[in-house]
Amino acid sequence: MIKDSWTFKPFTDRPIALVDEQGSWVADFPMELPPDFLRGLYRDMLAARLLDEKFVILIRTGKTSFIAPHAGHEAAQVGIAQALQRGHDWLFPYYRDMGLMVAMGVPFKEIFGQMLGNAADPAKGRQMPSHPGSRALNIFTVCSAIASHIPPAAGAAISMKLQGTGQVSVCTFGDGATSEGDWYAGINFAAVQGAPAVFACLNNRYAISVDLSHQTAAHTIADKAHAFGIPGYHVDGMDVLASYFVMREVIERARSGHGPVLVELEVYRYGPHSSADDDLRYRSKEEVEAAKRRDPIERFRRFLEKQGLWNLEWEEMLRADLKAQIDRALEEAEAMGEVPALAMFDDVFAEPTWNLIEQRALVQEELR
Ligand SMILES: Cc1ncc(C[n+]2csc(CCOP(=O)(O)OP(=O)(O)O)c2C)c(N)n1
Repeated sequence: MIKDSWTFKPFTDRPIALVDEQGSWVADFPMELPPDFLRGLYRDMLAARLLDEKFVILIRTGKTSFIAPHAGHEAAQVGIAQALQRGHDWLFPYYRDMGLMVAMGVPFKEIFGQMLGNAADPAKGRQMPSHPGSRALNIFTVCSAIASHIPPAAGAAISMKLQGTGQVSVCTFGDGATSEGDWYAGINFAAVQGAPAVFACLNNRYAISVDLSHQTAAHTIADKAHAFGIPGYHVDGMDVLASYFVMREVIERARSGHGPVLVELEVYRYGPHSSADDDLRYRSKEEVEAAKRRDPIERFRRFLEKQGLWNLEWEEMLRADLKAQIDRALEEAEAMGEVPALAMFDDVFAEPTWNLIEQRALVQEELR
């Protein structure tokens, strides 16, 4: 079915928001989402936040060596995850997408396995922490280079189109990534091919210490879509319903043959860029505090309360349950132990080459 009228308009001056700071629905169309679904959004955001808090403990106790805090990104991440067909569509995420992993259904145990780099990691601890992936859930493994996954996301979308699979390729990245050549080349290729791809920028206004004003002179990231001849949507990424509804529509748009779109979701990161960053050197405590007062979880809590879907008792039960799940998953992951050293020779190629076989034998000898 080809649809040519859509609810949301591209290139809006103000970010699209559907719920205001007080938790009131302010859109001009009915909300019509079932209570269980709405509560599920809240649950996923809370799970993502609690995971972020757990990661801080992992780094402080030396159990992991690197974290990329995602607190403040939850609404956008959960909105994106719920808008795509999980396990059918493909997701090309980046290193700050742990909340997205949770909402996609990646088990906590796998997430911790990757963070610990141990045997609970399906990828055998091959990469530094914060680089998850999931073959089972069609989640392309994170690569450190900030826009290197854009061309593969475009390529996957072109393949989906050629094979008529009805899938969509959804790709996330930060504002800093939008300055990369690969970013332009990848999106341009997808646009030229009319491929079912959605490129979603989680714009937190900083690329490590570099403010967005030093990244681009463009008014918005969404405006960059003009260069490709595709629509660019500007969204309040601290509003989970705006993130969800816009993503749902643009994914449907891409799926029904209208080609790629670019979505800019405005978020804020409460933590430092990573565990190797001192954010107070480039932004004030006051700025962070002010952003925390616009917290996406609190805003959605107010919304749920107004809908009669939230109370303190439920919140406490939910928190206790999520915390128990997280603690148990961490324990289970830790109990899996180390990845055998010789696994470093696995998976370079499907069949190891003669030199890998030789090197493996040398290391095996050393380990005896
Ligand atoms: C190609 C490349 N250049 C530089 C880096 C170093 N680097 C790591 S994260 C980062 C900033 C990315 O910022 P942004 O895309 O805004 O995402 P955020 O971390 O803010 O979520 C940079 C420059 C990298 N990983 N890859």
